[in-house]
Amino acid sequence: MTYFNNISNIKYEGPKSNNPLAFKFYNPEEKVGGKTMEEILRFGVAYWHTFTEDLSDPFGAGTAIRPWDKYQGMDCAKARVEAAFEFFEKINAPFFAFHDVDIAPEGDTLAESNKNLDTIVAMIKEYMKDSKTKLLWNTVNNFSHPRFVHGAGSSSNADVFAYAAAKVKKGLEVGKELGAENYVFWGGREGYETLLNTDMKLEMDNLGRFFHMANDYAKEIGFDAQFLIEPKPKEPTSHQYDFDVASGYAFLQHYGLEDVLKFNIEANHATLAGHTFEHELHYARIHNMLGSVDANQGHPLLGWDTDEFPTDLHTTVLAMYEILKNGGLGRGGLNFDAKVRRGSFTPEDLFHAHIAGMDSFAVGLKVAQRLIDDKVLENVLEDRYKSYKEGIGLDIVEGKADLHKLEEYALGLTEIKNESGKLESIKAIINQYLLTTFAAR
Ligand code: XLS
Ligand code: NI
Ligand code: NI
Repeated sequence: MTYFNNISNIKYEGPKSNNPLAFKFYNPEEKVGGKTMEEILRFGVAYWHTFTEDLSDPFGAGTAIRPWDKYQGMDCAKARVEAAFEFFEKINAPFFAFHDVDIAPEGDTLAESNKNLDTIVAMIKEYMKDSKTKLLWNTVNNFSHPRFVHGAGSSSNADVFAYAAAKVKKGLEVGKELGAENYVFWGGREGYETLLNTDMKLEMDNLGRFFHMANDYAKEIGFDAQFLIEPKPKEPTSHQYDFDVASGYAFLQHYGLEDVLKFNIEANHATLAGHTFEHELHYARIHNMLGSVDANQGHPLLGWDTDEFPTDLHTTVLAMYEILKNGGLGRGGLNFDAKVRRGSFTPEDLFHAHIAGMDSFAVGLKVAQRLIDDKVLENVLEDRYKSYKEGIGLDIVEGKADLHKLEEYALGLTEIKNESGKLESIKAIINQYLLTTFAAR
């Protein structure tokens, strides 16, 4: 059975094409800096937003029209697998990602849920044999069901901790079975509403224990995926424990987990935290903690996780700059944790949205590579920090200065001269690179 009958495989047609069902900039075979776009960008399709999401919002029912809507329960889950692999092939996706409950309905008991999962995982495994699409990561949804009202690994209820742990155990087995490159832990409801009823210390200690148990079990079964945590500052709880990369890194270090997990950085979570996307990528990169990316964008006027498909080219340039400076994403990728808008309810919109996102990151990649080739930002930094290359600055960075020495030096200064940071000039150069990279050259 096929589901997207009026759509054929999406091909690269170049910037002049006006075919909405073609890539204008994403040319998977094209080499950028020695590797193909496909190898660098490692795009992933998010199962939940593309095959499970119905586009409901707090004010209204779902609007999505999906060819598998006519099925229920396990039949619907099976139809979604068929549709998913058809979609992966047509959009030419190297990867996908899912939560347990995206692919198989929860049963009345944990055992029944696991059985449903086994059936669908076996089916996915069969489809993967004939598909180039691999599993970028899987995770378990430990936040939607009412049992997780007070959290999962940070729940006030030990029975919930146990249940959440059992779901993760199964998730790790599923990841191993399907050869997942990574395994993700998004904090879900791991946070709190108010300190009036919260033992923060116990909850955070328990979360630390939770990750160690997961790591122990992954080792036990020989599942060698990269573990990732996905910071988010708020929503659904008002204080999520892994607010951003900086606080997440402090948490990992405190609990001895810095070698166990890296970060999965989501653009919209960065902006919710009051940071730019590139800030979060950069913070992770300079600490060697950048693992993978949830590629989306927030709405500039809305303060919540709107999970829009990424189309802002200035942002994709700066994101790809960080990723290239990181030497790529290793086993990670660019997972479109993004959903079509409620008004974009047709099956075709799923293709348009992915094409828009893939093209936007392809543009970002090419522009970022040019910026790197021409050492544009490297030269800016080189010049701006030159005072640390010699004299007293060199003594400071080499650890040869103390307050005595610095006082002596400062007393001898007759004038302190600062230089312009040239921000407007730098922004104009980035615009120039953006506009000229695809102009006829
Ligand atoms: C929600 C998160 C979620 C994770 C996976 O805001 O982004 O989708 O990526 O659980
Ligand atoms: Ni995400
Ligand atoms: Ni999110």
